[in-house]
Amino acid sequence: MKMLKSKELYAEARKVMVGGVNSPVRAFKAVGGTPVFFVKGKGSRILDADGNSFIDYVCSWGPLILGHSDPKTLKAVTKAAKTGTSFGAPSVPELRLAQKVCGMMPSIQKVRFVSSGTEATMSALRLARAFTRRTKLLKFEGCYHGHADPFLTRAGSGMATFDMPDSAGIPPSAGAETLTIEFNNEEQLEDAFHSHGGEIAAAIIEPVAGNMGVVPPVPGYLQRLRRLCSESGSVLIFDEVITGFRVAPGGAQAIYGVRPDLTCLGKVIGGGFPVGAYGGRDDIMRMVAPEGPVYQAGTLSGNPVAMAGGLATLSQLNRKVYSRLERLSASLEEGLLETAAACGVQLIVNRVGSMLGLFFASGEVRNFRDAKGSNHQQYPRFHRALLESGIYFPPSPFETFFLSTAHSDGDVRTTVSASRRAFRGLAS
Ligand code: KE4
Repeated sequence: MKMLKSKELYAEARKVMVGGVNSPVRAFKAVGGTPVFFVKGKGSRILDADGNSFIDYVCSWGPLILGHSDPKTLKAVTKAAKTGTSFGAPSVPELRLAQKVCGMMPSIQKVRFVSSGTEATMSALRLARAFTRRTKLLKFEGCYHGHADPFLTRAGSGMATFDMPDSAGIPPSAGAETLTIEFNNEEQLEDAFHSHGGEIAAAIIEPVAGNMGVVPPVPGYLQRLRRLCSESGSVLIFDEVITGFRVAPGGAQAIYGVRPDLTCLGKVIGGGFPVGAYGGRDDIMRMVAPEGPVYQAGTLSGNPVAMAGGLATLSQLNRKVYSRLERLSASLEEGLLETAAACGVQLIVNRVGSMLGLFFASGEVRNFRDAKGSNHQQYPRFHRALLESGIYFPPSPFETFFLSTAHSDGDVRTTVSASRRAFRGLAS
């Protein structure tokens, strides 16, 4: 596989951008080799600077549920851009997207748009602290909620990729208010509320963890968390930046039947454009300025072009979309498991809808310890073998891979046969 152009571009990039990238996990540190520079995306495929074509399972880390350059989304953003790119004032697109979001997620009675998932979660935490007049945050090891200070202890995604238990530059005071317990551990959950219930302002969780690979909640876990938050007066925040509109039109909260007090959104909500959002109970949300004392603002919040992209994407998410995603994702899961077994490779695939995670392990993966205990040292060889075969998987074992409606049965067949070669390489 020719990589000359990407190599040249990466050398130039490193001279002017830290690490040559604008987000750490893109630097291929976990899998080795040169990060691939892409120049074009269409449907399920992306083209790199050297002309190599790949079936894409990163999907921009989740937003592209309809694939690259979805025609209706492109049409909508082009039309919006021609009438003005930004007003810094109320506009019709933000109103229409807000109505769409509240219609799809009934727990969201009021919403506020921001420009990233990080902004959404940091604002939701500030709001929960103001609403409860408490300071403690309960989070779950291996979950990732963006890079605001309170969330960067024992987090997933890039923190797990780089094996960073926390980040430099965070004052001890910021971390002192954060309690981190094991995901899916009911005993630790009960203990946390028994010991600190009255001090916990908010519990924030990815209802399906997608930043330690994919780890679904064990049956009853989210319901238990809901009960404990209600009993202690803590705000339950679902971080649905990945799962929102991805696993179901109403997100994970619709699948598991648990109504959070606040929900954070990102990725799919923008259809590939910079959009985040937080929203939920009206009595909580009305504390946000200009109605209440919690300040949060953003120059490009509700940007009309980004809103148009989000609306065009969400408007296409009908029952047919999810049944297609379910069928294709199940077939990929089955194919990967079958080929790994045929090659004598121990593989676990965790999947919720079109969110998939794979682990080189034999037993269940139910938490971050299990994920880290898997033979993830094999991942770089697996990733490289797929890359050589024209399949682009996330450059980290602690991420999610996604399908889009643009993926085909042929793509799945091609991916499964490429994985057979990859697994044979691991087994040899
Ligand atoms: P952003 O600030 O990256 O838009 O969203 C932060 C965030 C919040 N919550 C969850 C559950 C998330 O997964 C994320 C961001 N996800 C990572 C990938 N797992 C973004 C990719 C990256 O960091 O480059």
